[in-house]
Amino acid sequence: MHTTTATRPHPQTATHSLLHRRHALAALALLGAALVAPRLVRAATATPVEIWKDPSCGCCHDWMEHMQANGFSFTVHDTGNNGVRAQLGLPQKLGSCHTALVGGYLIEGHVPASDVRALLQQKPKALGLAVPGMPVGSPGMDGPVYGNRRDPYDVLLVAHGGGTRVFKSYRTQSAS
Ligand SMILES: [Cu+2]
Repeated sequence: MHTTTATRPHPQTATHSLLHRRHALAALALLGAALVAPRLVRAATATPVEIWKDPSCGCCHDWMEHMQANGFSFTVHDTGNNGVRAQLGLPQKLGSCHTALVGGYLIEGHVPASDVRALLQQKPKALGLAVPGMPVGSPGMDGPVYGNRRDPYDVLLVAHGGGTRVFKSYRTQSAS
């Protein structure tokens, strides 16, 4: 009697260990999902952007990195951007080092990703956004390389006729 029960594996213990193993697997799966999910989500929802720039443009590359960090992905045309800018109807005086297209809008120069997002959400009737020139302190023109200097600048909303109004102003030290 006693010997049979002793050699037989305790049914309750077996069930428990199986449950524990299941819990452990479920926990591992959850952990895995948590680790992988943000990257998948970002890749799945990245907003596609087309960009025209000079192949040697370093600050264009830095702006692209800023945009990529904020959920945009790029198709790159290393052809320069003067031709496409003229073709798309952006006045040359509003020009900068790169021209991009996203969601049917033109983005000229170092426009912050948050403003591109705001544009895509607000969907105004317009050609797009421009930061003329290359103001120091704008995304891709910022950081220790520039002594962390922040010059004031405006993000302009450009109408199809070429007229502009301020879309967002970065004119205070604390502007973000
Ligand atoms: Cu630039």
